[in-house]
Amino acid sequence: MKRQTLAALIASVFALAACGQSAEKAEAPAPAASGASQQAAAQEPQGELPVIDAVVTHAPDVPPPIDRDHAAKVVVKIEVLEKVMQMADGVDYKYWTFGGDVPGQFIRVREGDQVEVQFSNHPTSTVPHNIDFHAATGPGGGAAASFTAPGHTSTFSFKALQPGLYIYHCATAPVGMHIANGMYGLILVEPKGGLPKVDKEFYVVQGDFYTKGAYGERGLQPFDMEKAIKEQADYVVFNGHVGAIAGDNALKANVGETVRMFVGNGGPNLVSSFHVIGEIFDNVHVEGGDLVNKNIQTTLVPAGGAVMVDFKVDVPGSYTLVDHSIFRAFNKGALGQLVVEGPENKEIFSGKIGDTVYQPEGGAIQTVPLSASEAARVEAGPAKAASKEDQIKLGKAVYESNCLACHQANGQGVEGAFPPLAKSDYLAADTKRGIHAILRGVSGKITVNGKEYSSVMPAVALNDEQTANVLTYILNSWGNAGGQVTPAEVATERKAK
Ligand code: HEC
Ligand SMILES: [Cu+2]
Repeated sequence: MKRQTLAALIASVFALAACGQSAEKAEAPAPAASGASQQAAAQEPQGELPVIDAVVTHAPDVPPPIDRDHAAKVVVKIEVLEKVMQMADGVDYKYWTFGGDVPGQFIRVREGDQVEVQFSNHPTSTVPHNIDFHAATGPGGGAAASFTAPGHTSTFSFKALQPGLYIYHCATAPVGMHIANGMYGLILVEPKGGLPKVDKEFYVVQGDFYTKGAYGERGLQPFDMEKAIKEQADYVVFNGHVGAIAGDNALKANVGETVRMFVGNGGPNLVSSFHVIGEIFDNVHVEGGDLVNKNIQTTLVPAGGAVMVDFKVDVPGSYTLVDHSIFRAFNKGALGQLVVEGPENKEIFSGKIGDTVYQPEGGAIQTVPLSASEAARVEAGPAKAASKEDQIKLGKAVYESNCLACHQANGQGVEGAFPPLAKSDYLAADTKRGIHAILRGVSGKITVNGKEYSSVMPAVALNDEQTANVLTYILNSWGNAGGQVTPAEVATERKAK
């Protein structure tokens, strides 16, 4: 799915910044806040602050660091839009959004700034909305002050007294429902001295979603209050959608760069055990505050909380962002990717050095078990594809949830371990081999594109339709020669088994 990049709203920053400089010029940039700096912030002269428009960005982008050395009145315009968007392939959901997507736009201000919020609720909205800034000190974080009917704009302001990374969210009753529909985002109150410089910054917010249908059930899915109350999430995702920061939308960095992630958790219910597979966080701003912990594998992000992590990427590869409550990652969508490019460093990481088959229980090929929802879908019968194009579309989803983990996003495989499906001469020689691979698994020595593989692929529990669709998808992807496999052919092979 498409992600927007920088949102606009960069205006008059330089012109206006110049006139307010005197107020704080003498102040030395001090690291992070303390009671004292909070006091100082409270005493900064009011009324003569330069007025600037906030620079805001859609996830996963982050506005640039603030280079002002003085406070400003920062105007933040937020528009609430209720909007149907894709939750996952084939699954739609009516989101309630700040600024048109989930999470809402990233807001970056400086400790001591006066933040003026101009909060508009689009005329097409069905209900009133408001906003509670965890960065604000005052009743409800602004909830009552910003309560806004459809077709109205409310304005209020707060002083960003304390630096840190904070969630904002809608707090209109029923609060849980507004949050469950995606109404949350992050605001960074940068300490006066700024944050240590890094090469790349990213914006990631986890959220849990509750739908009438089970995970992956197609069509427009309504919100399910009962499941939300029971905390039985169907989807747990980063940035509002399955795959929002994976595949084509993956985060990107280069070997040797330092990466900071501003990670929030909108909830409404679940606490995140945030982890990046294959990395160790050098620094963790625990709970988004001043306390910095070092050399951390997994950090907790409470619902309605946030964390800043940074780390250096040393070797190339794909690093997977997960909620390490791991069924959420592999069965509910809480997966993201940071793709790092650059030269290898075999001393830091050798890659696979050897591979021999180890099968203490003999040659029996196990079957990959089905998830409960998948089993239910098999039970319910196959989704019928009306055309080859349909098959390719449905097959893509089957591929992503059943084959991608081993054969990789573009069918390129992993050398020495998983053979390629892109331009595989082995598969091209006889497409029945694809059917057999899924029905019975593959084991023993095979040669694909001149390279030998001697490993085991377990059979994959797919029905005839899914098998036909995924193979048709593969045959028509990644430079393969085309072709089609029908459910009837699969049924024949299944019987011949
Ligand atoms: C757990 C990892 C894993 C999963 C999941 C998996 N495969 Fe495989 N696949 C392998 C391995 C390993 C081999 C090679 C086996 C060998 O060396 O004998 C293989 C071989 C194949 C081959 C024949 C070799 C080639 O490259 O043409 C095909 C076709 C194939 N897989 C298709 C699929 C499809 C389609 C899916 C999803 C429905 C899938 N695989 C899921 C691991 C996997
Ligand atoms: Cu709301």
